[in-house]
Amino acid sequence: MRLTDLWLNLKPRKTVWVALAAICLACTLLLLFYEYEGIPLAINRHSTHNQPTTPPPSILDPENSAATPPASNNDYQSNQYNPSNAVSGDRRCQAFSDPGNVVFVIKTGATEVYEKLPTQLLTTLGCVQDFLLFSDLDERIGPYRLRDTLAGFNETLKETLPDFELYRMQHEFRRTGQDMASLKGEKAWKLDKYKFLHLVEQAWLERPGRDWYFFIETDTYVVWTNLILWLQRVSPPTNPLYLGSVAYFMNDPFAHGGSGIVISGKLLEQFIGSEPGLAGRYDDAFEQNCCGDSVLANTIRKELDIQVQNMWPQINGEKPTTLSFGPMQWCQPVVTMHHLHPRERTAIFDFEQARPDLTTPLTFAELSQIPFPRTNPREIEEDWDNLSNVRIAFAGQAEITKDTCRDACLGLERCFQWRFNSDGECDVSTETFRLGGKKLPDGDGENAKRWFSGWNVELIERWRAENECKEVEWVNPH
Ligand SMILES: *[C@@H]1O[C@H](CO)[C@@H](O)[C@H](O)[C@H]1NC(C)=O
Ligand SMILES: CC(=O)N[C@H]1CO[C@H](CO)[C@@H](O)[C@@H]1O
Repeated sequence: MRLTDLWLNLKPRKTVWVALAAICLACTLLLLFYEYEGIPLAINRHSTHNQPTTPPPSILDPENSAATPPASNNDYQSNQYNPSNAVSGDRRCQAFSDPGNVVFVIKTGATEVYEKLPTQLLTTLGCVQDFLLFSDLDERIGPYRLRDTLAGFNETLKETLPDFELYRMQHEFRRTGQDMASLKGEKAWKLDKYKFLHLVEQAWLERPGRDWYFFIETDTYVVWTNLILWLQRVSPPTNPLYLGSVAYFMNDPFAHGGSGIVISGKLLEQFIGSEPGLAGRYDDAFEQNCCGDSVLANTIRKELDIQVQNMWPQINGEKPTTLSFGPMQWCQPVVTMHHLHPRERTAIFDFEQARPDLTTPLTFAELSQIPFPRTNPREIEEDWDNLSNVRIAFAGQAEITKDTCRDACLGLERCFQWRFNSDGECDVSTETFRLGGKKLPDGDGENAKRWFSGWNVELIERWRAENECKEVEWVNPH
């Protein structure tokens, strides 16, 4: 019998009411007592999760025994679990607390972690109770534990592949106390791709049996409200699902990693099974491929014959300044964005916190207020590329200036923005509006090439008013 049945079966008999009243009174008194005595009542929802069922793997590293304390019974020192990151003042978590059926997996690297992870922890992850941090070096930041995703990678390949030079250097840098941030760049990007399969395997093996596995990077932004609302609509997943924003390598589709990859537990159960092994069998597949996310897709296809399903634009690789707002991206909820600098991340976070109702989905339409605010909109910027993309040809005109370009745009029936450069080239956008960013002059002095951009703020405002979202358009996998 369920609780609700029990409740319904209760005949309103006097004795029952008296008994209930007595219980209520007793509970209230008990609460008051606990409050008074300062006994913590808050139950950490993950305190049960946080009891490792298997002993944590040893993180002892002979060359690093000073930096990494030996595993002990002290939870803080030894556990493979991060402390809950939920912040009580965060309005997003007041609207929706962590549903507990999603494993958040964040991929990073030792050269970027101090630059990018803190803001990720302070913003997107501010409502997440349970998450895993995967890097290319075993280390700790305060209470957070970062794992070396490549620890189990084929040793022969690790020693011989040129792309692993950074991996070897990071250990040397740590031994000699040098700043690993100075190693960031292309080498880190090349090493990163080798992590994808071990990442997925370890995430599943450490948190088997959850509904969803959500793989993001340190510069991915997640709109919490939208993620929760979306997953509520499709949970529990009964099928093996592999969802993301589709990109291609050699005509083969894959879910783009930076935009975030969502995989159902049902898929990983079949893909990984109950012990490590799958990832190691494909260690030699990465060198020839541009991208680790592509190898992941190929491997899922090969092993399970399952294709990625496209969730674009809900899962998105752009951010407020680079998004093309317009008919294609307007009434859908935006779940992820990519390439966010820490300050841009904070700006969206603040925007979210200031929304009147955080239980309603945040659409692209609403998000467009960040780059295109109603009050004080930008009309023109010098040394700016607005990413306009339709070239305007001026037949037989002597000199083309930025005013000619602006007037040409304003003279069109629908033109959202224009861009002019000092070579006399004029481009406009008639379908979408996009902010773009600073573009410094190319060259020195008089002869430097410069860019100017402007927006038809009146049209943007009118288009917005004419295209108010009456209903949120959730994206179906396609
Ligand atoms: C590691 O890779 C090498 C070269 O591809 C291969 O010969 C070897 O069997 C692999 N080792 C393991 C343990 O899989
Ligand atoms: C300066 C410049 O022209 N930048 C880019 C603006 O966007 C268009 C298309 O989106 C590109 O072709 C330009 O290179």
